[in-house]
Amino acid sequence: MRIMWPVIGVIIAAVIASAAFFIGIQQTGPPASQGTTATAETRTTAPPTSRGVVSLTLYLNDYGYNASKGGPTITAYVGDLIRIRLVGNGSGPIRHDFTLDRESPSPYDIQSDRLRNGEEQVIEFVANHEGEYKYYCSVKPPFGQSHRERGQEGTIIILPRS
Ligand SMILES: [Cu+2]
Repeated sequence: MRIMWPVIGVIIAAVIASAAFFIGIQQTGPPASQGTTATAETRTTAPPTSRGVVSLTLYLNDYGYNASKGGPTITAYVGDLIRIRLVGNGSGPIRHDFTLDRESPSPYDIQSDRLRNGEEQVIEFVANHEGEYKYYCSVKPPFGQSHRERGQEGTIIILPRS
């Protein structure tokens, strides 16, 4: 039995040493939980990368959009793509357009072609600027009222993306 004591002592020492080594690894290891939490927070607060598409058709009538006066209210969120199919629908040679520019007034600079009856154009732009603006027809005859003065305008509302 005397011979066994040193052996037992070595075994005990080995167990203590390995236990201490294991605990040491745990204490000095990388803060895995903190790193994981930071990554999750980054994902949660990242801005949305997807954008919506607002698509509509406007008939360019005398002297309104889809109406004889005024036009539909277009609503979108910041970042949305706005796609408008314009269909010339004026009487005789009268042309109309879709304008959203500094005279709206607005920070946009959108100007379609002036379309005669039967002509079509698709315009696209990104709703980069939040706010409520007027779109209108920029045609001004050499005499008489402009088309906008005759009521050819509508409202576009760009809402903040929450
Ligand atoms: Cu017009």
